Amino acid sequence: MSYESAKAQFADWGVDTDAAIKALKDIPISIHCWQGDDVVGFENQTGTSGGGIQATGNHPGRARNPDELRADLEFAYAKIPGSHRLNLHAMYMDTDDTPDRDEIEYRHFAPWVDWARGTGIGLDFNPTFFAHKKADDNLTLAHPDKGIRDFWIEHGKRTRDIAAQMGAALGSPCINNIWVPDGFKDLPIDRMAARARLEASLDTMLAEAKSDMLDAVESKLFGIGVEACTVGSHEFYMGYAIRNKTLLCLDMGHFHPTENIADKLSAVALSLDELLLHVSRPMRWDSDHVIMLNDDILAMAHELVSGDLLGKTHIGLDFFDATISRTAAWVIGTRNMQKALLQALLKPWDRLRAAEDALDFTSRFVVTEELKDLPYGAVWSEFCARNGAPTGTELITELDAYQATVAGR
Ligand code: RNT
Ligand code: ZN
Repeated sequence: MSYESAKAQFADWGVDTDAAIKALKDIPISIHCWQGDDVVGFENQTGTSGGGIQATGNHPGRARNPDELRADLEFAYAKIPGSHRLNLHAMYMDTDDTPDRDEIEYRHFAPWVDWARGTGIGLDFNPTFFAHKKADDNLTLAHPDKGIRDFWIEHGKRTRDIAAQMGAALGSPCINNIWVPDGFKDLPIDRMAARARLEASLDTMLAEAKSDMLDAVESKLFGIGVEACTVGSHEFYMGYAIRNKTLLCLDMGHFHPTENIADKLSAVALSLDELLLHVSRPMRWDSDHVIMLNDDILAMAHELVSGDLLGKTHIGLDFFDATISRTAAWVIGTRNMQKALLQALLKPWDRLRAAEDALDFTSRFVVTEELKDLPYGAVWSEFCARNGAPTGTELITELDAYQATVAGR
C-alpha cells in the first residue's frame, strides 16, 4: 500500500498522518546501554552480578568494552528513526582507573560525553547499587550498617554530580534514576525500620539542589532473593516522589503480573510534575524481555497520548536479552515503542472521546475495533523513509550483516 492511499484512508477517519509522523519524530527515547553487554559494565574490577537482575543467554557479540558498545550503539541509532538519548549506568565508566563506586568522578565518564556530543544524543544516568560486594546482602541504602549506607550515599551523591555535569555539557537535563535492590528474601520483622533507613539515606543523598539534572526514583514489587519484601515499593516511592518533587520511574515489570502501568499514568500524573518510564516486557516475573508491539505497549502509548502526558513523561527502555542479537534487540525494541506511539497518534481522538462522553459505548467499541484494520504499516514505512531508516527485509538484511561482524567477539 502506498503512503498516499494510506493517508487518504486515515483522512476518512479525520486523522492527519503527516501530523502524526511529525509528532513522532520529536519524541526522544532513552535507550539503555545495558542491553549491549548483558548488564556487566566496564569497571575493571571483579564485579558480581546480583540484585535479582541478570541477563540470560550467550548469543555471540556481547560488547566487551566501551568502544565496542559505542560501535553497536551507533549501528542501532542509525536504524532507529529520530533523535534519541542514551541511558548510562555508573558501572559503564570509560577509564583505565579502577575507582570504587564511592570514588567515581565525571572524568571517568568524559569519553561518553564527548561521544554523545559528537553524535548529537542526550545522556541519562543511573547510580549502580548492585553487582558489588557491598550489595551482596541485597541491602544498600537501607542496610542496618551505617558504614554501608554511607558508602552507597556517597556513590549516589557522586552520580548526581556526574549527571549534572553531563546535562550541562550537553545542554539537556540528565535524569539520574535511583533503583536499589534492597529487600528481604524472607519475612522481615521490621519493615518500617528498613523503610525509614531508605528514606533517610535518600534524603541525605538528594539534599543538595542541582541544576542540569533530574532525580528519579524507581520502585519494584520483588526480585530474586527479595521475594518477601522490597523496601522501595511502589507506595514508598510514590509518596517519596510526591513529597520531594522527584520524578517517579514506573518500570513495566515491577508490578503484579496482571497490572499494567498504563492505568497508573494518569493517576500518578495528577500529583507529579514529571514521570520516567522503564518500558519493558515482564513474563511471569520481572524478566525484562525485549518489548514487542503487544497490547501492553499499545495501551501505554494510548494513555500517553490520550492523557496528553508526552510533555511530562520521559520514555526510557529497560530490557536485556542475551539469547538474540543484542543490536537487533535494541533496534526492534525501540522501534516497537515508536510504533506503539504512532498508532496512538493516529487515533481519531475527538470521535472516540465524543462517544465515551455520550456514554455511547457501542460506538466506542466499534470504532476501536474497526481502527485496527487501518494501514499503520504504510505510515510507519513513510516515517522511516523520511528519517533515513530501513524497514522490512532491508532492515533484516542490515541487522544480520551487522551481527555477522560482531559474532567473532
Ligand atoms: C531493576 C530495575 C533497574 C535495572 C537497571 C539496570 O529491576 O528495573 O532499572 O534494570 O537499572
Ligand atoms: Zn527498570
